[in-house]
Amino acid sequence: MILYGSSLSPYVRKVLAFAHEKGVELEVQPVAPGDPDPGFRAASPFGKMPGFRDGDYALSDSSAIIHYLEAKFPQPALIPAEAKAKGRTIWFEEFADTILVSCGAKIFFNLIVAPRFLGRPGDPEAARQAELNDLPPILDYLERAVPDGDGYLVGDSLTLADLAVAGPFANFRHTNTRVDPRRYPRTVAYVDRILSRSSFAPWIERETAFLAREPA
Ligand SMILES: N[C@@H](CCC(=O)N[C@@H](CS)C(=O)NCC(=O)O)C(=O)O
Repeated sequence: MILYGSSLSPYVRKVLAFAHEKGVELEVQPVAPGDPDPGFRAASPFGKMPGFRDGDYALSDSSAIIHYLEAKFPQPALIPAEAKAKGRTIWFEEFADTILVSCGAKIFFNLIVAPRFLGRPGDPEAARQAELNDLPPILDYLERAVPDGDGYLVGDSLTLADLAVAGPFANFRHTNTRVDPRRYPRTVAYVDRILSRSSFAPWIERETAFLAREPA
């Protein structure tokens, strides 16, 4: 199975982590958004990453890909079957994909993507405003929502909720966006714990090395 994209995208990183937690191997074909690669465009008609291919079956959108993988490889279950737990899991994924990633994208795009990959200046003020205005209510919410100790967001085992919520924090690391451990101790400890799993850590290490090589 092929996943088109780059793990620098929180959507791609989420699918990679999800597949790893299931023991499913994905071959990553690196493409940038809008890449003309025919395999990618057949999988992702609007040129967004991730795209995905399993034989002659192609799909785009991280959530669609994840639901496909969950149905095809049911064990270990990462999306609970019980109604309330399933609803909460999908809420956390949607919260991450829309509210959290929207904030992170304003920072990551303007500090990294535009200047390094698009060859044009970003808007550091827009990034600063996102950090000042958008991020605190998100972190305030998470500080109430995340579990203490070694727990998980939904139920007593890892689910898609944990992968979706923790993953975008790797982009905050790449932009040196500080999450204050005195103000958000539970969130910082929780995110560090999830991102240190083997489904995330090697990807984040590679991203960090790649960004260190790329000229600013
Ligand atoms: N809802 C989609 C969002 C995918 C998405 O927006 N990916 C970004 C990269 S982080 C992209 O390809 N952006 C380029 C564009 O919007 O043209 C998903 O979950 O996969």
